[in-house]
Amino acid sequence: MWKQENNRLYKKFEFENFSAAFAFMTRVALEAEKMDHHPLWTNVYNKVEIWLSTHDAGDTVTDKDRELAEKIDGLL
Ligand code: H2B
Repeated sequence: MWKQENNRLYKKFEFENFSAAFAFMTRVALEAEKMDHHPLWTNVYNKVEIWLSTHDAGDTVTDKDRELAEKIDGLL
């Protein structure tokens, strides 16, 4: 479930290992580039945390963030 907090959408993902986590990040990166909408994220071993907001809209959550969040869930 994405949580909206501090003007960002946030979700934490957990995978079997680093390889699965990084493969997921690669899919997200390609989708983000296609949308020209890019995540703030961290990765430590098998965990990926993602925060989405739109700086162009004053660092708030917009439909672009909601759309990317939905696409990211589709990449799992
Ligand atoms: N990604 C996100 N998350 N928010 C933005 O406002 C944004 C972006 N703007 N990716 C885009 C790129 C903009 O900076 C470039 C110049 O198109």
